[in-house]
Amino acid sequence: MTTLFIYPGACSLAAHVVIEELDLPIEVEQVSLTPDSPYRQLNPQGRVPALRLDDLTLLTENTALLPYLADLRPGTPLFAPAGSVERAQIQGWLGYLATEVHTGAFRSINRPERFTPDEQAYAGIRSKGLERLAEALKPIEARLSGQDWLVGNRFTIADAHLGVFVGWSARAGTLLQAFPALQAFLGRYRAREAVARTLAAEGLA
Ligand SMILES: N[C@@H](CCC(=O)N[C@@H](CS)C(=O)NCC(=O)O)C(=O)O
Repeated sequence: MTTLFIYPGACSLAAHVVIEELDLPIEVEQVSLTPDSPYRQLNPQGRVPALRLDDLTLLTENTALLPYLADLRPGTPLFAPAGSVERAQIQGWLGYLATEVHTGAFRSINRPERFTPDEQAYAGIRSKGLERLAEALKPIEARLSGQDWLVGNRFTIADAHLGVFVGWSARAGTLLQAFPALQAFLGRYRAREAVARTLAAEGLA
């Protein structure tokens, strides 16, 4: 059976949401992300999400997994046909979220130890990460001012991915107060039945 490996509330939430949205017959398994976790035997990077296919091939990276999952339901409104402009736009947002928002901002906020051995420097790295996050959210706020979802006025895999980072941003102090369109987006995201089911399944309801 195909299995998605997740950690509650991590960026694997996006793939879990897509599985729920599309009612895909995929098992979801929670793993530990500690350095000594047995999960590292399956995935030496020790990161989630990862999708283990029936033939034991392991797929990683949200930018690959989310399109792969959507393509299991050809024609789904969560994605767009090969060669279409909308498909490129959706993939553009997936890339932006993975690089500018996740790695470019949240990694400094959540994992300052990856940038310096000096614990005294953590607060400065976190604070720079918050600045970078605010910058990275601006184009998304602009995009969502006047439309509900990122592409094509319908919920797509780009929105499934975005929901993770807006949720994290809501916990980053008062930052989201400056982003009313993103706050409204988070309300719409959490109001989706599939998202609510996913959050409940991850123990986050
Ligand atoms: N670029 C990867 C990032 C995956 C990633 O960093 N996942 C985090 C959870 S949000 C993780 O597993 N962290 C554990 C670690 O880095 O040790 C993707 O988008 O799939």
